[in-house]
Amino acid sequence: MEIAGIQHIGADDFKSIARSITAIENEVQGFSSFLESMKPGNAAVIGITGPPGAGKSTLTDALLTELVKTGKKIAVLCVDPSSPFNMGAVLGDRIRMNQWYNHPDVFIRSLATRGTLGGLNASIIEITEFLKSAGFEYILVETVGVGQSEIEIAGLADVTIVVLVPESGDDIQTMKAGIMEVADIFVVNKSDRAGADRFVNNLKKMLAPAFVKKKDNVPIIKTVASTGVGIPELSTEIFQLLTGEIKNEKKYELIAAKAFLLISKKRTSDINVAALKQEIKEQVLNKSFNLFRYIKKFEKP
Ligand SMILES: Nc1nc2c(ncn2[C@@H]2O[C@H](COP(=O)(O)OP(=O)(O)OP(=O)(O)O)[C@@H](O)[C@H]2O)c(=O)[nH]1
Ligand SMILES: [Mg+2]
Repeated sequence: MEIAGIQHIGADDFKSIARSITAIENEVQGFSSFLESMKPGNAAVIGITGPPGAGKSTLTDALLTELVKTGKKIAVLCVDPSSPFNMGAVLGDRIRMNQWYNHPDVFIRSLATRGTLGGLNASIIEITEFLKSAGFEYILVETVGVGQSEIEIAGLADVTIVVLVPESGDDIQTMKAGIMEVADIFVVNKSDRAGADRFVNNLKKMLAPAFVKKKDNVPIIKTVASTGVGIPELSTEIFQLLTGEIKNEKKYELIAAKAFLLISKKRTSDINVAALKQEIKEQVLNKSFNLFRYIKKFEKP
């Protein structure tokens, strides 16, 4: 099926996928009914966030080395926080992820942020759902952690990685508690620099249960993304989280959070996320769930 440039295709046809993403971004005629017709996919979404320049793209590049070993199809979305006129970041990512642009299993796409500053717009939800439906099995989403975006990425990703550097001490002091709570894994990148161990210790203190509500101990992994140090440990941690509890209860919370974002894009009213989650859970278990069909009933008459 093809609707004004968007089509149902497999994860091999990168050209059509790129074209479809552009069509979704531009909300072409018929894109809503296309989204409503998508089959569910089964991808793990890995969110990578952190302050500007922390090494998120370099880390993504290094992680790909581990992920491609699985032989699965991988999509990378770089959400460019800068203005659409600042091509610097996009070009930089092209250079950093250079070796992957021609890899048959790796699809890379930069998306400009529109709407809220630093926040993620709804089209990123639509695009990740599309990539899932196309059959990608890992979807990596890189966003710069400014303002709300790190909180929103957590609503999108099965595993959220917060990347910090030894100099992030001041950042952490000013970061809202929110970011500490969304992290499933902390990466202290650029640990080849002075002060890495001291920073890790401070971070541990800040993550003590007295300060941060979180069920488990959040792992902290030291990396040097530019040389690959710590990357195997990081990927082991990711795989472990992906096979754990996330696949169960958190899954429904994530879908409810996405539904909430999409509904609030359509209208503002008091919507109860817990009730959404319950209803979604029932539908998912009945195998009748499609996110975009589901939120239709919340549309303004
Ligand atoms: N010393 C050192 N430098 C690193 C490391 N990882 C990345 N860098 C360098 O840090 C700079 C920024 O890296 P990026 O990967 O572009 O960082 P980013 O977080 O994606 O940056 P934005 O997307 O612009 O926010 C580059 O010059 C990298 O080569 C590391 O582990 N050690
Ligand atoms: Mg980057």
